[in-house]
Amino acid sequence: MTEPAVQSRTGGPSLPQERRLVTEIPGPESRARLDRKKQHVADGVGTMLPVFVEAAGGGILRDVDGNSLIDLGSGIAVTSVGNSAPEVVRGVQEQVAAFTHTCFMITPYDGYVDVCEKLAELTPGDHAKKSALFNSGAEAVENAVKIARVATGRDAVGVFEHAYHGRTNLTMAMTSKNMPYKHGFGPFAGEVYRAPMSYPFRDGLSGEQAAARAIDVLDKQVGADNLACIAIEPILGEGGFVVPAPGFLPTLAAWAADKGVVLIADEIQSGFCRTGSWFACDEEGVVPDLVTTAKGIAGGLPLAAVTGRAELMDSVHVGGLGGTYGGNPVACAAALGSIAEMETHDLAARARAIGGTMHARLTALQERHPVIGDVRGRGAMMAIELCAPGTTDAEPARAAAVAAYCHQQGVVTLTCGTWGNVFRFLPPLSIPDALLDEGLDVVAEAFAATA
Ligand code: PLZ
Repeated sequence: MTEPAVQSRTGGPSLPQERRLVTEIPGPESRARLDRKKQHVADGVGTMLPVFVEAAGGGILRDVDGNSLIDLGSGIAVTSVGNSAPEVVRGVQEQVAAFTHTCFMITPYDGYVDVCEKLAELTPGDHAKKSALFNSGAEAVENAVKIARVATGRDAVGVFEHAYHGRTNLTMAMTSKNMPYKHGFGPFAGEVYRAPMSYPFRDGLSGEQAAARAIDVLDKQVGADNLACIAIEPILGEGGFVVPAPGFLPTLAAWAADKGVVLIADEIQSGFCRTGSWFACDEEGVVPDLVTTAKGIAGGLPLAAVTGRAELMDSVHVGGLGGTYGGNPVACAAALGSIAEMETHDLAARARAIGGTMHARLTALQERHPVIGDVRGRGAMMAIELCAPGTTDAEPARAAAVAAYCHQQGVVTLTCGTWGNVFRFLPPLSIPDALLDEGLDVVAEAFAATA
């Protein structure tokens, strides 16, 4: 049963905050649209939960059949302020009515500079900073590497096992996992070298030990003098929400600073209040030379940035950084609205509260289900890794079964990890407590039902 058209277009926080299933998932309207998708959209573009959405807000996605689903994914850590958050909608509406595009490289406008000023204020460290804006996370990572290469006059790029940095040619090379991101798409960009990551559940090493292992690879197999940069996600995203052991990031950062290697923190998934601080690096006292951001920065509109030490950013010749749409005025207005929502509602504190709830619920679940080998994450970026009890042998089939059960019950959950056996939680920070609890109830049911 679909509701009247006018009402059905009302999303945002006014959307009733309740899970309500009126058809099977996907329902008949979604299935009809899936046939059209099959006809017109390339098969390479997959969908995980094939319901077509018509409205979203708070912690709810409503589909074209009138089902209301609990959102524990935020469109992969993007709608942290919630879908159609009031300040995002207001900023976008005003901007879209004033002008939609000039190209900042042709004639500039305030919104772009305002976002760069905010980034200087919010990113780790109190040194002089500048930014450049782009469209996607991958584009930001590519540009961070370009800047590091020009600044150092070196070529090599150090990355880590289980890393995800994007789907463009250089960022595919920087990404660890073959399927589905890289398979058949080579040859990849050269001069990218992979070091072992700290993965406490699997390696049992302290942060210092894991850093020594990584530094040994970078130093002996690449050579610090050849390294322009090392790029690292302070908490792995697609690679499995792995939180490196304490001390790993600070030790690497100190080594990079000593060797003149630019430290790039890829905070595209972990940034903008997701982990309970503005940036995950804040919690380790690590101050990267360059930070890449995207996703949560703009409440759902495409925007990305590289922010870093002013002298590094300025090492690139005039005209060396840019793009037709980078820092589009509507996306910048969305970012300013999104940041305003985070500041006004102290969404970092909200992420910590959500993290407290999720951690308690997930550790309780682990006691009942030994297939949950590890509970980890920080703030509203939490995950459980599923393994044969007492081992680190991945159980991706169980993760898929649990996810499928949740989807049938109207809870949007995502998996990740190199072995596909990590079940991750990225609720919008606007989710009401009752919905979060109900979503986690369904996850618990899913474990019982698939045991
Ligand atoms: N760096 C840390 O998490 C994007 C990718 C989903 P783009 N992660 C979600 C998929 O299957 O494509 C991401 C990230 C980190 C870079 C990126 C890339 O950001 O905006 O997708 O290009």
